[in-house]
Amino acid sequence: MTSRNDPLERFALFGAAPAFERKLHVGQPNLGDRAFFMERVERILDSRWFTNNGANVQELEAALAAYLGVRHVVAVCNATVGLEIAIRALPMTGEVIVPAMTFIATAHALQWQQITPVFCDIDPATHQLDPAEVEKLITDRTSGILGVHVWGRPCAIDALQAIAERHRLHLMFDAAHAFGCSHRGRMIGGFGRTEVFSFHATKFFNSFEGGAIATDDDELAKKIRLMTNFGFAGYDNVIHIGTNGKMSEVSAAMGLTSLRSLDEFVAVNRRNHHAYRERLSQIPSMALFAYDESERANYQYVVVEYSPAPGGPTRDDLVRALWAENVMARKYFWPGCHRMEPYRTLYPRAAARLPHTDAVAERLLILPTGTGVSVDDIDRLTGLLAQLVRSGPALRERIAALPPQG
Ligand code: T4K
Repeated sequence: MTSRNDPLERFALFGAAPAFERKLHVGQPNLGDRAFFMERVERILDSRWFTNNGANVQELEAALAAYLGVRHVVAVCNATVGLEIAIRALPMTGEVIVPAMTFIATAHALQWQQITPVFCDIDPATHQLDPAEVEKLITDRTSGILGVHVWGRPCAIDALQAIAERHRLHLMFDAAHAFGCSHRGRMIGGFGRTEVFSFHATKFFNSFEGGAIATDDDELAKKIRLMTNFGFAGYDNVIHIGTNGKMSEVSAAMGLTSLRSLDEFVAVNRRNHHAYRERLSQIPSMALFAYDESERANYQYVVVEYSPAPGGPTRDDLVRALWAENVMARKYFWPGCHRMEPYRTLYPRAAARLPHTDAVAERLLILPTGTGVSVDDIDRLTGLLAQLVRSGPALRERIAALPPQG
């Protein structure tokens, strides 16, 4: 029963109007200069050259290589296919050590080609692969380490590099989150044997769908380029196994459009991140995951670790209440790859060695940012969060009494 003076009735979950009229999404795309993009599209249509290493793809690859300071960039249709190609080009085989605290695509890119992803625990302070745990998992079947720069913060690159050298393993990185980020002043893209970026719509730098494989290794780049285009070395001349990983011209045009606005996108993300930091510091149970201000960062994920007070609303309660308010917060990367199929069934023992992954996955709350989110939105959103948390056990009990979500 609710009373007229029930303080919980100010929340949309219990009948009030949502705090936001439009939905605030995590990963709402950034838009660059629309006129620039449309002009490119007109040119693509006029030229009737839509894909297969067109002018926009070539221009994007050259611009990205210069920006990242690497010798080679191969644009691809998405990061998942980019990972599959890079993994196969090295080649990785047998077992590969990988975090479970990542998007499912990292694990799938291995399993898709019958390579066993050996899930490794993370350092709970950084959410990145714990090098000491990596070393414990190396066996005769291990061929490599696939690190992930989760949230765009570089993983323990130097330690992983040392382990890879000591054990003669391939080291590559899933840099899906890390475009525009640096490690020791050098851009992510040039570490390990190769790194793979995602330019999916939900990334701060997008090409609708897309990605890029970066490497300084000439031979590897040649192989990756062949594999991305069915193994064609020229008309009617296939010299290698390959797939179709090509980026289309329209995607490349969008990538070039995003590139022109890159600094603006980062500046908005940084502004938003700082606004969140200031406001969230007032909520005792919430800690904002920090970026290293001495490095270049894209600030594209607002990652909050929430440790509920005893009896207080859980992380899932907050997500449910926020969705009702049109704040579409996410629980990335809950429950961890090891708890999703087919991995849960294939590798049931993995969970036992991932205590930090499991604990962190229960605490994470990802909040919206990007050019569609203003500081005023952040003020209102964090004010709402503070009210929800302050509602304590009363909110927990009321949500527990609601029918389960469909
Ligand atoms: N490795 C890592 C570490 C990754 O995080 C990812 C992708 C990959 C590899 C693979 O990269 P790609 O093959 O995708 O290039 C989203 C993205 O689809 C995925 O690219 C991303 N990581 C992941 C972290 O987030 P979902 O399943 O959460 O997507 P979805 O459909 O729920 O969209 C997220 C939100 O964005 C929604 O709330 C709505 C909003 N949205 C989405 C789209 C597509 C928009 O507002 N506009 C849009 O156009 O995976």
